[in-house]
Amino acid sequence: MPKERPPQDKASDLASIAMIEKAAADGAIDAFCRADAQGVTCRFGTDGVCCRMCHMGPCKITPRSPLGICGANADTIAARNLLREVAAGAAAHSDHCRHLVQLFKAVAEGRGGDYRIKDETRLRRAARSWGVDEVGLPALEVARQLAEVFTKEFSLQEGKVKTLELAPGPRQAIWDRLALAPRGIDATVVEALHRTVMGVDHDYRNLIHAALKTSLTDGWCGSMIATAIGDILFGTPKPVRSRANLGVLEAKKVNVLVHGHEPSLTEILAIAARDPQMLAAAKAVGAEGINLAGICCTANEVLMRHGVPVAGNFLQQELAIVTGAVEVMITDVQCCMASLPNVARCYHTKIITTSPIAKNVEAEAVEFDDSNALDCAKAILRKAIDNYPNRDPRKVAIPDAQSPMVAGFSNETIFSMLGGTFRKSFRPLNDAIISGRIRGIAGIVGCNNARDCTDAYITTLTKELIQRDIIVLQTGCAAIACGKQGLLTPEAALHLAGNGLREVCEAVGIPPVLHMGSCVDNSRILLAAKFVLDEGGLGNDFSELPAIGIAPEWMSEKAVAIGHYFVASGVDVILGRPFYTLGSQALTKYLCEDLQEIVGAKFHYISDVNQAIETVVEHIERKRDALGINRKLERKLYDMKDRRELNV
Ligand code: SF4
Ligand code: MSK
Repeated sequence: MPKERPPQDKASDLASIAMIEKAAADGAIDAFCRADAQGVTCRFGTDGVCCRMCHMGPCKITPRSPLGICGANADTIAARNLLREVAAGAAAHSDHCRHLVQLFKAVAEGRGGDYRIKDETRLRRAARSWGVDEVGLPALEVARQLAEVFTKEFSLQEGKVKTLELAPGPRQAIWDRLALAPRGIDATVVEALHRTVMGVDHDYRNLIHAALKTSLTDGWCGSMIATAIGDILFGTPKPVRSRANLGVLEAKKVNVLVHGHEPSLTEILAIAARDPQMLAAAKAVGAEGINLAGICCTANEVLMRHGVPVAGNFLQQELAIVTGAVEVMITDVQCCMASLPNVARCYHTKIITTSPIAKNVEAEAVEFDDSNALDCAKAILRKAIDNYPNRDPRKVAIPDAQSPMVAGFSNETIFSMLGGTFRKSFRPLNDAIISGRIRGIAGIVGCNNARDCTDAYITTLTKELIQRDIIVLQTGCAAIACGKQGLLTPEAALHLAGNGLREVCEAVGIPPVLHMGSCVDNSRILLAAKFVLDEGGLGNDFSELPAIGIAPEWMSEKAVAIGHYFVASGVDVILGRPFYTLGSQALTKYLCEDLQEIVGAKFHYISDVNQAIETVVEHIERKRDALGINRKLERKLYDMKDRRELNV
């Protein structure tokens, strides 16, 4: 029998540990148990040298059989597998985007039901960014033209997607020179899949070229557009106070959890949950009200815009049900575990799927209809209210754990906070980096992973980096991990940040760790880096910035795509666990060394958090040296001639 880890090796926060113990007592099997039951992982899978691209296989690469039946070697097989992961990750973000584009188009054409354009300023700014001349046009016409531009980004057969033009010029030139600029999203993902079919692309370098190109359809297209539409339709996030961890569930209210990634349903649910009729219905069954909270990135979407509290990140989706206090968990797409109905069976919780492309045989499917959104949302809430009397008080144990946090750091907000109302600007950030009070920028993003001690790497790394005066930008489940630890408050700067970073945070009133949104909102991090470059003094290309990306506990194929688009953009990426490439020395070297020469950035596989901290610091200081901003100012005695030259 494989050995089972003690709860404190599975999770690092006390609420999760308590729920892991309760799950065991209640007979609920969680992801940690299943991870332990998996035992030692299959070596061929971990090394990326298992191939099932055709039905002569599956083939595996060993010293005795170094080639598959078709002759593919470890380099080809591992690179093909990796490209398929990038294609899947990019497809997930982009299909999420497609749904939003269709909704945006419907709104523009007056078919948007309960949805409206909420942020016209953002609409007009987006229109200008994507080349739509909005001057003098009514908002809906601007939206119609912009929706057309967005739609073409999917179907473009030749040339390159327009969204790439949002990147800095020097980076676009690199993409052009290397033929990395992708055509439409759909065509690029299809091409990636074609290239991995048996008997097509066998050159691992060419396959990684395809992986980088495909990833750009995610970060510099699908995700970028999804973020823009989210802001236009639901509002551009502004700093908002909220709370995080399982303690946000309320014993006397109907608890409704939203989980997944799509913001359209949750936006309407946030409205429906405040509806007096709904509240009256909740009271009629003996509850004090309705408590809406979130898991994963759907949570991040409603947190950023409405301050809806976050019950937990990826590995707390089952643990939230284990509290025994959740009436309904509503899932949409991505990161919703297949196990949810099994865990829910130990309690009274109903699992409701809402997407026609994401069902579960054991869950109730309530298809969410954008054109009738409010009624759908209310129907789902009624199911939650009806389920409240079924709650078994003997099974309820809500951990007394929640931390305050501030989220909502869109770039628009950062501009205003740094520059003030009258002169919106990134200048103070650039000045602080140039003067050395802030050493650099780290983006810490991504999931948590049931094979690791949940959140431990993310939170240790974050605390250490802010202590060393590195400002941290976060998204996704990594941001929630830090929210739970109280790292997303301005007060965190007071006792955890280094002196330089603290001074800056205090001066402008921001936390040292900025929550910038969901996984698709990594596009906000790309744009933040661009705004830093635009402000001047820190180079012309991303590869010159004292900045780095880290995915400490990643697990999703989406993270594979994200890592690739950061590297393709010239930003180094540290991965807390390697891609499935270790079975190919050549491929691993290509990703972790050779790409530096080609795109100006590379991957680092670093499972040890202390080594990651050192690597981040070294990387940032090396970039600072190259920019010449680490030069110690020499003391010089000026004579009159010098003074006249200085004009003082
Ligand atoms: Fe084996 Fe080649 Fe088929 Fe892969 S594509 S399963 S290596 S024969
Ligand atoms: S939800 S992709 S576990 S960050 Fe975006 Fe979290 Fe990773 Fe899913």
